[in-house]
Amino acid sequence: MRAYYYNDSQEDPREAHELNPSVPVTLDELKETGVLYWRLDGEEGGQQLEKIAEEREYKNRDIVTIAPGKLPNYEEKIKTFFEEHLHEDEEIRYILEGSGYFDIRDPNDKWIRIAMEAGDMIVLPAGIYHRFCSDTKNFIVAMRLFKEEPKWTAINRPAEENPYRLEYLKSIHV
Ligand code: KMT
Ligand code: NI
Repeated sequence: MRAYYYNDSQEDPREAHELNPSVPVTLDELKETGVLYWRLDGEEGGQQLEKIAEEREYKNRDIVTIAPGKLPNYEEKIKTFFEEHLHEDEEIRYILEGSGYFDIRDPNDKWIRIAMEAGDMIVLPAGIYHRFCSDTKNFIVAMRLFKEEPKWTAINRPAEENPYRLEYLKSIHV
């Protein structure tokens, strides 16, 4: 995983969009946005995953492949993933293969790009504005975990009065 501030150039979003010079974002800075991250490596990684799932009560999971020809309605789905949105539940992703970008808004409303690869696990808190984008390799396999039943609804920005949005802002002291 590598996180950095996103440059808003008009290039294809699948490009890295790193500023020049790069402005990296540390794990502590990510934590301040409410984002959680773990590196889960090898066999031990599987055990760590089960421990996190148990502690945080992630009872359900599935696996999704996001690649042309692997995901039904690929073009349409990838567009909705990249629309800025929030959820009323955590978005929990464990990357099994490939790589891709999760973009989140920092407390000043700037985009942070989180470049994820196999072995990376992330939790985006309920109410955070975010989006997902493949990188130029166009291939990622991810485990999606859920506390209960999947709540897929993406609420596109603006959602300023959404109670989960308001609660999120309180949690980061904005
Ligand atoms: C989402 O909710 O944005 C997705 O499931 C796509 C990212 S998972 C690699
Ligand atoms: Ni989402």
